[in-house]
Amino acid sequence: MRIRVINPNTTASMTAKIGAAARAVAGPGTEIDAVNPEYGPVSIEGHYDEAIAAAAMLEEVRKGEAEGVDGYVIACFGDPGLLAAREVASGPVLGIAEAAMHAASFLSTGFSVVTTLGRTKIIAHHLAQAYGMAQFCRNIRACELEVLALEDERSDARRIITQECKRAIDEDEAGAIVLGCAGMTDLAKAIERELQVPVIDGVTVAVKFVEALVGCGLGTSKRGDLAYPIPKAYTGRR
Ligand code: 5HY
Repeated sequence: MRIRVINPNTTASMTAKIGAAARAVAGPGTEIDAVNPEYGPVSIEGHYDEAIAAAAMLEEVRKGEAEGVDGYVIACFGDPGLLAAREVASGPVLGIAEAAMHAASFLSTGFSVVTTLGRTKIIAHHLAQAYGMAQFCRNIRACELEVLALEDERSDARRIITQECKRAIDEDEAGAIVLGCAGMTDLAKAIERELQVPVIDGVTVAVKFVEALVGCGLGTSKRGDLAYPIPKAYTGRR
């Protein structure tokens, strides 16, 4: 099977990191296609960035459909354009926030999200509510790190994130941690070893969930609101 993992921001180093993490867990019969759009924000840090990135991400899903891609992961913690992507795709489409929150609810009775900037916390809060995960979500914490600090070797990102995860365990009584940025995908296992609780990276769990759904021969419903988009003219930029 072929799974397209889409980094909706346009930072190639993050796309490469996400692709490496996805390939590390993919099964022997799974080909991982890690891509990012040609246009859009270098990092997604709020509603405006998400809106621009979602449209660009959808182009990657449309291209995937023409190429016979079996399933998709939207590798951005805001799950931008998730339902729109499900309209376009025939196979499963998972966002990393939805996947990570559900995984955390299988492994603990309460999790905390640790994300980058405080201004994006409301996005995770809205998603937890939309996904029925509010009852499991103990807290949403921000490290006040810019997303691209995760791509900077000189930044202290790993220590700062680990400290916030420890505060979540101690203060929120979180049984598990959800990492609130695709760019944190390479930190999960090290933090888990240090803190001895499940630290869930949405990229890898989303890949395995998509694999499972495709493996069961399941795809996105094409009835009702997730039916393919109504054919129409799109003027100007598509
Ligand atoms: C992400 N932004 O996963 C989100 C995380 C965030 O560019 N990739 C981004 O901090 O909102």
